[in-house]
Amino acid sequence: MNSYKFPDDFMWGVATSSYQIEGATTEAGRKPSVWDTFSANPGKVLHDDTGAVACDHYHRYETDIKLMAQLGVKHYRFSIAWPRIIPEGRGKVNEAGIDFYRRLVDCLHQHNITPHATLFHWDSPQALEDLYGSWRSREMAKDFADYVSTLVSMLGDRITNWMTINEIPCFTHLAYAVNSDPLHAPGTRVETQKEVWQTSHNALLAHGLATQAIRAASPSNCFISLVDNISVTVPISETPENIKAAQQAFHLCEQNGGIIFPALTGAYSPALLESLGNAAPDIQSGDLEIIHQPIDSIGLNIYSGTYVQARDNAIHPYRDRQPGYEFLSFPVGYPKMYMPWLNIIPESIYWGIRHIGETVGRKDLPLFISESGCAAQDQVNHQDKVIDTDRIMYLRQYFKAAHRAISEGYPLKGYFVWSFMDNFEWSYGYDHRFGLVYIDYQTQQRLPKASFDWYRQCISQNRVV
Ligand code: GCO
Repeated sequence: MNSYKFPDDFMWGVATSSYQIEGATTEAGRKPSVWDTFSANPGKVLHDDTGAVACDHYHRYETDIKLMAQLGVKHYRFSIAWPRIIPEGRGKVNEAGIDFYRRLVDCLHQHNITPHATLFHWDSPQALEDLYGSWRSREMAKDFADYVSTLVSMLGDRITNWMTINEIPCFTHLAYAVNSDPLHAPGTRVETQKEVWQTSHNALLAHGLATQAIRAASPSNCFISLVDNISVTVPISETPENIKAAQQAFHLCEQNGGIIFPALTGAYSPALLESLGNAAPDIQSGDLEIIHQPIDSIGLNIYSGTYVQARDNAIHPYRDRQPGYEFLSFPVGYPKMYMPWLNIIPESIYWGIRHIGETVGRKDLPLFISESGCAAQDQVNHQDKVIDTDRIMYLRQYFKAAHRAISEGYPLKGYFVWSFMDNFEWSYGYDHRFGLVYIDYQTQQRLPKASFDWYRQCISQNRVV
């Protein structure tokens, strides 16, 4: 009965993001984000879906929060849309935008749910794209910090858990590309790989400046995290050789060596910089100090990983040398969820956490799983139910891996399931459902799935059921 028990203060939560759920994109002074523009461009998003209506959460947040209360979560991670707060990206503040988030947060508090606000989940103001090319410019980091400062001074009486930026690689390395059309907004083609690396460097600066801005503007003691989607290297078996191989390989994945290392240690991984050569970003003096601000925890978004094994004579896939390990490709029949990239690797939770402690060397830093979950081909059956046993299977295994990390002493403090409800899955539109709650997009009806009931039982018993 007591198997897989979690610590008493473990934080169970759910996560969403503004553009994926809110809709109401032209209401109450909001101006377009790069995702409005990108998704309105035919052929960019599956079925040409856009976030114009999404889950209509902007109007239905009270219903949604009541459902969260029924689920029993005490923690909700959502994001704030910059173009609602400062519609032109810089300058005039839109009171109506602030007011929406005040109402949302007050409603959460009424239901005893703690808000965890992400300040940027990819919906940057289109006006800044038009003005200077968004993340291609260092100006973006300054404008972001100004927006954050305004927001925290106005909402800091109600919110004390802040997450600066969500998944830097996704709105930089997936949004700017050389010789191909990027999958994510703004979808800009650039001339060189160095320009791509400059966008993520500018985003790291934005994280650092925002962290300083939050500390300066918050009226009370607050908690700040960065949210990142590290590449998790998982040893094929846990022999000392394979573990060492997974650690070496972890360094050299670009989004690890080039993002989590500078953010958490103040230096890009030297091996990665060497391999980038001319493609490495320009780093001005003082940048790394700004980027490496003290933060209170790290949020990891973990869905999958890559298996690695030791092999003396392996050739590194990108470099002509023998690194002592190899990345393993997935066999054709490897089990996956309903997403091309979503191979099922429960141990990626455990290894992601362990790599932050051992490989990055930040054993001291509390961690959250700030997103984890899966897409499934959910169907409403003839009894009006969605019986998503596949999602339950997935989450059950991932929770067990989180439990293992805690039982070995890693400071994992909470777990936010992605996602509370089905939503706009970026370039996959509405086709790939990640929710615990099913959304009927014709009627906007909410239907809790079987995984919702299962998660409710986990939360109420504080263990994996
Ligand atoms: C991300 C984002 C989410 C996604 C989720 C499923 O990780 O890409 O943070 O917005 O919807 O991860 O792909």
